[in-house]
Amino acid sequence: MVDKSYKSINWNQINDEIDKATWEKLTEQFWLDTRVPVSNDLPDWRKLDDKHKYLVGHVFGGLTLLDTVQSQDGMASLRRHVRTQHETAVLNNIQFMESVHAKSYSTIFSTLNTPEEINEIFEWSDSEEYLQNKANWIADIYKDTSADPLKQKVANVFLETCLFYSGFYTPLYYLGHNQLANTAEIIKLILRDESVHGTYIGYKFQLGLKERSQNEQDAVKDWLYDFLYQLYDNEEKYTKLLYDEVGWTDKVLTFVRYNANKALMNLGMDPIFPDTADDVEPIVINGISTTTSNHDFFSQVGNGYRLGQVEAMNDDDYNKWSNTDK
Ligand code: MN3
Ligand code: MN3
Repeated sequence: MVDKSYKSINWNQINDEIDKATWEKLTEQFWLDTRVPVSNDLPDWRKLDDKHKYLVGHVFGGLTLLDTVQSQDGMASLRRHVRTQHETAVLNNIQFMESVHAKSYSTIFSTLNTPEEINEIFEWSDSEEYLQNKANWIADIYKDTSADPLKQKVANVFLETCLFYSGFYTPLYYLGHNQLANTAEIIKLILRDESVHGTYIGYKFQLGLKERSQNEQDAVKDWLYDFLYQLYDNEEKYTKLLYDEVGWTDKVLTFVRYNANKALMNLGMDPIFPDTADDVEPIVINGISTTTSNHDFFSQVGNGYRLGQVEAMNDDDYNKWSNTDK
């Protein structure tokens, strides 16, 4: 007998059913950017004026940076503090999909933008102050090996369920107007993933929080609300920068606050903003209800591609999970 043994992952012995259910859901809804025919959007793209083309390009530049953070540092940070070996496997799946997300924007750029435009977008996203703020504030928590693992989960859920949405607004808006439909389908596939990611990591956060003393729980809560206000304050500036030119800033910020509340719900926390789904631009809220989306567009893609019959998490799933007593 060795005095130290490396433990094999055993999928026939599941400690937490949520790990297995999440693995199955994520693998069923696997997709690749290269299967979506973005070039079919070129006729719509050519009709946009320069202001709106600039918006679309830079929105995707921002999203590329955030998905880069997730794929390079986010999951690596969460993997340091797992409760089960199956959680590690789920996080491995998520990490790969974050790389697919980050790459998918490049697929969009390479179809819609010139090489000069693409260079300008990347220079912008690697230097823009408010975008860099959010990426670095989140990544600093991920990279700090002495940080409270609960704070790393909070940072993850705030990024995934809130900070992406100032960017997602644009493709969802065009989807609602029957423009850039294939680009928007990529975003819907990403949203469907994020919906599962945010719920799962929020659930793991809640399990960890329950094990802390009341004082420690209060300290984590105080910290997370402060951090959310800091992020939202920065998000206002980022949103103005992108959207003032086209006049959408107020509507985008309503959408951001609505999603900030969703992020808090994923963490089992009370919402802080008054905004509800009824306040969000109806065209955009329709686009986000991925539960009702059909995937007819895959028929454009050819025979080889079969998408599993899966739906995004909805509020009922969320309630079911958060009531699961482990
Ligand atoms: Mn992502
Ligand atoms: Mn994600």
